[in-house]
Amino acid sequence: MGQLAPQERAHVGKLLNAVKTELEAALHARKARFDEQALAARLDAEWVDLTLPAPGQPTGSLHPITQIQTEIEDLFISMGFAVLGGPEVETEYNNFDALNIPADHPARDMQDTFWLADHNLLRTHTSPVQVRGMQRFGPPLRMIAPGRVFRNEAVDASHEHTFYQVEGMIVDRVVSVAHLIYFMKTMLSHIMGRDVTVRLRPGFFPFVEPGFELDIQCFICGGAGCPVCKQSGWVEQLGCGLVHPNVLRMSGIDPEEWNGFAFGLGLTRLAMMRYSIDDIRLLQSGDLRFLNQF
Ligand code: 2U9
Repeated sequence: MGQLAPQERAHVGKLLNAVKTELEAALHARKARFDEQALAARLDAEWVDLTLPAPGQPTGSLHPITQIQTEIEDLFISMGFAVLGGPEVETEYNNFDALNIPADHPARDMQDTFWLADHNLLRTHTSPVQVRGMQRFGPPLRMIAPGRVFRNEAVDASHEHTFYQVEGMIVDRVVSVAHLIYFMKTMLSHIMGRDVTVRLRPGFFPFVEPGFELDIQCFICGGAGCPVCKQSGWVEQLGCGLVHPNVLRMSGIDPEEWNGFAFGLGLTRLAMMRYSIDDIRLLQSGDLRFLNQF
């Protein structure tokens, strides 16, 4: 501008201003187009149909052990049994002595558990719940005791320090092995969803006499022998027997007047069999990839 003749300055100044205004307008217009295009792309990509139902909270499901436990509870309730619970921290007396397992008995080694500083312990079975039931209600009675139990185990795919079982018993004036077989067959047929054939073998448990191991005939081979039943035709299910007179007597029941049967089975093992779970540790892992399958 300084080199222009004075009479030309006004004219050139005006011209430059006009060019500047035009450039700025073009720049703004293009920028607005870019913004518009970016917004259109986002609206396209992030479009939400507000008329769809809301996704809501994901619903949980019952743990496989809880499912089986509930089925067994409902069946026994329908047959007039009470479902009892009790403490997981028990006295040595209720867990062992009252069940005919004195301090020097080898069964104490097989049921090594977690001892507390005050000489109480984590129960190794739900039997103490039934000891409490006998003492509290007296005969005649029908009860089951499902729940969590503990053992001092070296943990691997088939051993856990914490597992679940259900035990049950009837105490009445005349209870025989025939009654025991009837209730065990009814329970196992209900759990398996089909009629089962059972057999008894002698088995030792300090709290029953006689004691039995109860097997069912293998479904896979119909008893002919296969890998599931290890070629025997039978699959072991539970332990049972007639309640030992010492056990009745220790809970204040006269064994001359009353007798009963009792049984115990592992809910954890049943759940593993039903759902083909090959590692016991999965059941308490809290792993959602496992739990979401039930
Ligand atoms: C009282 C009297 C008798 C309960 C019984 C078994 C046999 C038995 C095991 C099966 C697998 C426990 O989960 S497991 O390890 N139990 O074999 N339980 S008779 O007898 C009783 C219980 C309480 C007062």
